[in-house]
Amino acid sequence: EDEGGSNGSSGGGSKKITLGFSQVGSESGWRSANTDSIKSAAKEAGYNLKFSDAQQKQENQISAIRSYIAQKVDVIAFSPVVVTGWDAVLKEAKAAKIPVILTDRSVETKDESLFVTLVGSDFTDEGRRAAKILEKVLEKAGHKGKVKIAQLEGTTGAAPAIERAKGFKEIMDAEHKDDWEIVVTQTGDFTRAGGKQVMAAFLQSNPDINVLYAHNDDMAIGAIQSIEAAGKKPGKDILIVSVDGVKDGFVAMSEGKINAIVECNPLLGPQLMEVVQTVKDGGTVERWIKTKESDFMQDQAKDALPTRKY
Ligand code: GYE
Repeated sequence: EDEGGSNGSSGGGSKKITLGFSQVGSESGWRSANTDSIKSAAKEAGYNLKFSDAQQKQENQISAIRSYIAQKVDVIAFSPVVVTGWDAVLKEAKAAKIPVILTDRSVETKDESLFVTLVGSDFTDEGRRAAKILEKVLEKAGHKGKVKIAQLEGTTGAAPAIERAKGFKEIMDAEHKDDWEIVVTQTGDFTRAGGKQVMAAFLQSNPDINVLYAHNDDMAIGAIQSIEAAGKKPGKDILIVSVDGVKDGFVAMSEGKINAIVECNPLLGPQLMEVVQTVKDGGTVERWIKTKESDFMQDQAKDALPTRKY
């Protein structure tokens, strides 16, 4: 898919920047909002955007990046589906002198020169925030006794899945060792269908679950269907905390089905385009450009809903 005009003059004299962007997929509401933000910000900035959707497959992202190198784009940006396995293709970009910017998700590499910066959220902190907000949710619900947590993880090997689990566990181990336990944890691939299916299996194997921690709203929404199908009340019998803050998450929260949401902002387009310009101009940027976010409890959902932008 090619979102821009021809690779070359903008008609205004200076050469139009061509940006090759490889997106993870279209697995969630967060991702759709992120894609829209990137496309509209590129248009706004007057860049020629080459955009491709990898359908959550690393091999598709690697071939997209290779094709951007072959097309000699000015800058490559991508949101890496998983953290490992990028060194070879990033070295090819470096050899072709094409700067690479990571957005949303990070990579693991020993060679820090293979990318310029990461524009995205602190997922470990989101995990910590999820645990802290669960404390409030439990208190509000007047919960007594053991907290038996089911965790729906994001895509296996993806930075947000690894780090949201890690941050949550950090708080749990430090502050709730005696009363909280993750009784079951599995990936739902960040999708509604995944959340629904895995939650149905969780309820079969562990009917005593009383909390769900979902790494994104879409999986929580899928899980809610399975909880209801099992004759239980989401938000009451099973308290739910999720991450993202997409519109449908807020709707579920305003219906009392999700208890709290840790926001993760997908509107990274404008910041990304600024960084692209700075990098093209030879300027320096921070290694990690973090996104600002908030937390929301159920009683804030109705008021916040009309102002949600994604
Ligand atoms: O939370 C999830 C999406 O990488 C932060 O990916 C992103 C995550 C987001 O599928 O909904």
